[in-house]
Amino acid sequence: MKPPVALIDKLRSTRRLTVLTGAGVSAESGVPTFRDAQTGLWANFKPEDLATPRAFLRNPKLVWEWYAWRRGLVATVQPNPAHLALVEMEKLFPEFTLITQNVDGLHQRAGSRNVIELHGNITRTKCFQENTVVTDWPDTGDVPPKCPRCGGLLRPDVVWFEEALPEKELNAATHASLTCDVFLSVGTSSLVYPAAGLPGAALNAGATVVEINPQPTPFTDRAHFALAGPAGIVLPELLAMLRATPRGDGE
Ligand code: BV8
Repeated sequence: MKPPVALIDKLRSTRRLTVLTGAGVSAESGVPTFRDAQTGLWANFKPEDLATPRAFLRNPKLVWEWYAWRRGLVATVQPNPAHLALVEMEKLFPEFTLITQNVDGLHQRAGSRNVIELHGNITRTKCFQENTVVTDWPDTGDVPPKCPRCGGLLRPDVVWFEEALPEKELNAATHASLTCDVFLSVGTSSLVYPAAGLPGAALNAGATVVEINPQPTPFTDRAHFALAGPAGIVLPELLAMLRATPRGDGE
């Protein structure tokens, strides 16, 4: 659906834009989302079977191999028009913050500069014991591989369920949500906290909140604007309309 003119007018006079993205932004790159019934990453497993510390300790090989499969998939895909539109939108606003729940690194590969990764990055590996990033390790054939420093199990550097989000990133994301003029929530089911609390926090702090998602979410009814469409179509349309109308504050 075409973004309404009222939204373009609001964005023309917006200084601070904060964007939160979820798996839906990477869907058009071919990265399965978590909840799509058939193709969803969790179609055959429940999140707690794969994305928790207990699941990893219960079956480290299964969990490591699930992430290795996802890493392999992410390495073969490209950023899509949604990622690229966000790179261009960053240049149109005096203050622009991109917060992502995605762990695929596609925003950075598209050219987005300061990306707040709330849930880590699947291309980074860390030691389960020491909780420090490990960049290389001897190929001993172990699955998962062992930490070259302490011999502990290596794991993906992502935030699992029941794990705390990185404090610096969560604080920065919260600040950007509480101080923005417009908050854009794109491609997320708004189900997983604390990330899912950010749009509501922005709304309560007085921001205009926009949701872009082909499906309704628990937040849709609270959004000022709900654009029902794929991010790879709606975001480029929004960008084109913004470019066609000069900013209202003379910048
Ligand atoms: C925490 C990284 C506390 C890993 C992810 C009981 C015990 C403990 C905690 C809890 C509990 N009950 C609830 C909780 C909190 C829990 C939670 O919220 N659970 C939910 C299930 C209720 N949260 C946590 O555990 C968090 N930590 O609370 O810690 C704490 C504090 C101090 C000390 C210790 C502990 C950690 C949550 C992070 C989990 N990690 N990912 C990995 O990737 O494997 S979550 C993962 O799912 C994503 O990162 C994302 O955050 C989340 C939701 O996914 P989405 O991105 O929204 O994707 P989804 O598939 O759901 O939806 C896709 C959407 O896109 C859909 O709406 C679809 O319509 C749309 N779409 C599709 N195509 C398109 C599109 N949109 C646009 N364009 C398209 N083309």
